[in-house]
Amino acid sequence: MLNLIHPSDLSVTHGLDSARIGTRPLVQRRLADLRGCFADVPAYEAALARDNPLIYAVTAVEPAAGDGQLHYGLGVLYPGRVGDEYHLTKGHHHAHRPAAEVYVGLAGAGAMLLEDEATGESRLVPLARNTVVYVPGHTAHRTINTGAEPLVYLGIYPANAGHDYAVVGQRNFRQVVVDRGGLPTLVERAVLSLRP
Ligand code: S6P
Ligand code: ZN
Repeated sequence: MLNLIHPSDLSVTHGLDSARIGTRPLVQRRLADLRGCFADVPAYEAALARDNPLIYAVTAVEPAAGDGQLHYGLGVLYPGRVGDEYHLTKGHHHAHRPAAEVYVGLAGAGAMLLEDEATGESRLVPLARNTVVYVPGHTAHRTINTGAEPLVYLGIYPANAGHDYAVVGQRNFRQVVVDRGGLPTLVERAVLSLRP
């Protein structure tokens, strides 16, 4: 097997200021790409009218496909808010629902919003430097930067996990993470008051 892995995939070097890994393709999500993600639509449209900043970037490393193999992504989620809601990733299920994932926090401070597909139960768990988060299978996951610095992390997942953005795209997450008096606070989207 070792001879089937490209040597450049056996060890990579990266920084903490961007998600770039060499010349690998970098997925960049700007504010315009996140239409429908934020709860405060007027705040989103007003922000977009001003600028279209980079919100996050990810490089995926996919050394091999097939049973037992692993892929991983290096993500950098930049700080900021839209209205009271912190910068976030689109969020997704894995197309192969049982596939779990491990997130390793490298820099910055934030959280992961987890939502069980069957029960709708939500958990907000810390993701920061020196923090490891386990995302079980069958769980939608979204990364949130609640700090003032870029949140840098690795997400390591089975090679056959795949991404399913459709469910989150249609229904979004049930809960929203907003700044309330300087503290990240989990609020039910259905009862969210945008102007406290
Ligand atoms: C992949 C893993 C991460 C995300 C990245 C961006 O399974 O969870 O690499 O792809 O955090 O989030 P999203 O929701 O835009 O893919
Ligand atoms: Zn994932």
